[in-house]
Amino acid sequence: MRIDVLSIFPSYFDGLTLSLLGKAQATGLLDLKVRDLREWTSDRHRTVDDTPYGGGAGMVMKPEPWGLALDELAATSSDEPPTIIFPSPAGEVFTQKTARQLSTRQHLIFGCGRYEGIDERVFEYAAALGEVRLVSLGDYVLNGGEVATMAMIEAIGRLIPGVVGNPESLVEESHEDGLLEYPSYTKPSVWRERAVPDVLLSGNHAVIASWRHEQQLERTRRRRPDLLPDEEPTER
Ligand code: 6GU
Repeated sequence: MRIDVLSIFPSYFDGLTLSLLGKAQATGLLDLKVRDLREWTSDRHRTVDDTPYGGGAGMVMKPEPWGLALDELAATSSDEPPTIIFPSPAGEVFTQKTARQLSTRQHLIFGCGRYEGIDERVFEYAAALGEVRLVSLGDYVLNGGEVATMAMIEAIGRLIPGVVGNPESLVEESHEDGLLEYPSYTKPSVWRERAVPDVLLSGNHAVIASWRHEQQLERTRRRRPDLLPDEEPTER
């Protein structure tokens, strides 16, 4: 998979060379390039923002550098047009399903906005170059798209076949089956007077599997009832 990131703070992404995704890049499973949006400016101050038409607080990202950058990156897209993702608190919410969908694409471009946002015409223009998605991490506000992009690249990157060594570990995680993950324990069997649940020491794999499923349901009911299908309405 090819991923290009456009940002005015490219060094945010230095951490993506670590760990699993670093290895995926070293082995050629992931071709990740982070580019400074200011490469596509031509004035002395490498300006990327300007005041908003209609007035209001803050600055808006100018369309011209975005247009040139997207043209260049999309022109070198292979078979299929790129999927162009703009992290935005005003976007659709990013979930494991979104990560699964995006992990099947050949070429992703992340456009990281800053300030009060990007000139709206950039989104319309980008739609002519590929599929555009505005995507939010959740209902809170970050200073820009960089941290959100890192989270999304990590969620997507680990779903690329071969990136996670044991593919079975992908199956048993929170959200893969719509439930939260079951609790895990390791040695010692008693630690500071707290014992590991007996069932896990029983060696009975069927009983362990059903206990784990119950734990998943119980935790999901308690912590994330919004993930469960609506309960039967109670008789009255
Ligand atoms: Cl994707 N961007 C910004 N700036 N803030 C956010 C977000 C994205 N998701 C949640 N908050």
